Amino acid sequence: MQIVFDPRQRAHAPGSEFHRGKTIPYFESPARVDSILQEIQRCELGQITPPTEHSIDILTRVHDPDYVSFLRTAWQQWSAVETGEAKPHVWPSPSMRPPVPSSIYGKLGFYSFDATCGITETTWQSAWASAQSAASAAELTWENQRHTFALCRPPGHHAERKAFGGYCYLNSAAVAAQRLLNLGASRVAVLDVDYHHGNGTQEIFYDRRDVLVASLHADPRVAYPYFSGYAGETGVGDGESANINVPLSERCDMAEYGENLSNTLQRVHDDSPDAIVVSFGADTFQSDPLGTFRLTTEDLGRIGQMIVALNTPAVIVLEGGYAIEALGANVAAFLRAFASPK
Ligand code: SP5
Ligand code: ZN
Repeated sequence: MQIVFDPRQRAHAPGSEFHRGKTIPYFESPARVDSILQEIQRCELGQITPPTEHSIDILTRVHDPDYVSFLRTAWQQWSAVETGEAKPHVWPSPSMRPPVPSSIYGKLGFYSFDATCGITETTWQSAWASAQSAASAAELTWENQRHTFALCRPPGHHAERKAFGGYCYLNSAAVAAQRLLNLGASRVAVLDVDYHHGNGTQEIFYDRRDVLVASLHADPRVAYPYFSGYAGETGVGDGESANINVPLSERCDMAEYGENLSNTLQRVHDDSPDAIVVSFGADTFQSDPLGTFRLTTEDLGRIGQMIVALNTPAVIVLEGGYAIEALGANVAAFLRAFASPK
């Protein structure tokens, strides 16, 4: 299978994150891609190619143009007045209806929903390269009617139309889905199998019926992102019934996962998408430092096989997965199911 990756995606490397009241080393590190690239090469899973150059327009159907301009210039605005990583520390409450503040401190809170991830000098170039990898993978999938892997990093599924958070700045899965539509697909499904709910993808497509969004994830009552991912969130307006959330138990194993995935795949199948985007996170793995599920490397392979059985061209977009030593093997196990010609 073709694999799309841009070396510029390695550059983004915040030193720390705010986690449960403490400052700890950043989990979402460039070492993640090294582990994956090494295993892809060792297993000869496919050829790795860089994305083609895109115009910024590929972002603006899924992100607010002012948010994109903010991200592109945030480091410049921050470094003019501060040293260290740019991080938000104040947010509007749900009852406030503010205009965009002109202060960089205000803007950081206006355009984010958590304090886990900062913005550094290289954040924009990596996030933009990551989004372009997803766009190129979507183009390859559509042209060849074959599965393609976008080795996205930083990840994207937590990024909303105009908010970063959860290590995510630009929503690569949403960019890929929108590319498929622009290339001629009439319906696309995004299937999110990261441990965490893909709140950003849900929010971006919540009122649209051309993109079905389905996510299996740890129950938000007990897991990040806490405020999104409940089963009752089914879409609004034209998008009513085009959003599916499947919250799973904290100690979910393959028996529980497999049954819920099977039901979800049936609903995706019933929607007859022309292509699917898979937001794939390996943080469902049993020893992931951010997860609590009990899936094994072999289970991730089974999940891949179940998705392949949809028999629909897929763009696989990397999201989370933080057990670095096992990450390459986990991603390879999942991808192997897609690697043989469709
Ligand atoms: C793309 C992605 O996977 N983003 C995840 C962001 C999660 N950030 C906060 C996680 C806090 C949960 N810490 C759990 C520790 C359990 N040992
Ligand atoms: Zn995750």
